[in-house]
Amino acid sequence: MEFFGKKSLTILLGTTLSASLLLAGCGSTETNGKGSDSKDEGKKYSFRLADTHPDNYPTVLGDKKFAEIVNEKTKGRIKIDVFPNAQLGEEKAVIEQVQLGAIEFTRVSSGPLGEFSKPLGVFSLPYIFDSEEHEWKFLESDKGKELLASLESAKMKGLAYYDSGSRNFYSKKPLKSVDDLKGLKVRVQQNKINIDLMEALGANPSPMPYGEVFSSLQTGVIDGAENNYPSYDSSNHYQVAKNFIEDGHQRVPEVLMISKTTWDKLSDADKKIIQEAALESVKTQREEWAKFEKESEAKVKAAGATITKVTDIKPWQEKVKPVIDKYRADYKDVLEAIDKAR
Ligand code: BDP
Repeated sequence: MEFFGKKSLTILLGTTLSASLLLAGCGSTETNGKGSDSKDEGKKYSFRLADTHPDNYPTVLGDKKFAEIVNEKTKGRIKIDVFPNAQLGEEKAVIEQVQLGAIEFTRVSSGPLGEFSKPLGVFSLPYIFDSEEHEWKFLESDKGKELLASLESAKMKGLAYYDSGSRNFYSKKPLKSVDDLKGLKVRVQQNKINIDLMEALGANPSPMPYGEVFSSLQTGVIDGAENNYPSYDSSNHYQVAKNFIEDGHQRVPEVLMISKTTWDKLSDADKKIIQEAALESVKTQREEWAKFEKESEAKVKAAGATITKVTDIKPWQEKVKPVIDKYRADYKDVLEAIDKAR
């Protein structure tokens, strides 16, 4: 397989030919000795990890750190190739592939994941976290871990959370207060809570894959979208939707995960290595995140984006109250745990 450059491999993977079959041929079925699976040496694997973001983005740097640790700890026996830039597809499609075991690993937002595993939907509820500290205190709590574990019933195994800061609205039209969202067509992540959220804010929700947002803004199919500073920057959305309002309506963590099908095939020792490597990579991801977030904010400002800071969040919280009320019963335990982590 080595004779395929990364570029040609990507092209190959873009065809209908199943990449897993290809990769199985080059590694994942390999055993040592006479087909025996000696515990010392273990099996050789070649896996893929999909991410929607570009190469230097903090999540991709986290993915790569994870792959590097696994590679080191297995002395090259388990190889994980990171495919950034949505090369393997948009998040919803990738999640489906991971459920099937056709793509082994991915890093996705818990936004779309909420449609596959309901407990994760809680992160799309507005203004439930006060700060990054509050969010991480919850993510690292037993309840936070339980939410990751809930992915197993959807044929996936959550390995770690990554940071994603807070999400804010931006539009081609001026955004100075919550009332300015009225009547705007706003792209949201593909998750039904987001539809309720936008309706409560008086806007028209338009769920679509991340990769379609730039051209939809450019052609006027939508008026605005919402995201954190790093995504607003790296997706170039700031070039076409210059009005950004820092309301911080959601903190939607990223999730690094493996297909349950792949996980179940691994030896206990390999499972341990993979789980530990994922948790170890969080440090790198969070450091890169903190840096990138500041740089992105400075970059979009210098490029002429108009940033409005919300000084009084109460009118926003008032408007979205019906959304919380609608989902309160579904997420009772977890909302209580989030309150406790405050
Ligand atoms: C970004 C997440 C990315 C999502 C994207 C979105 O990092 O995984 O795909 O938002 O809005 O913040 O879809």
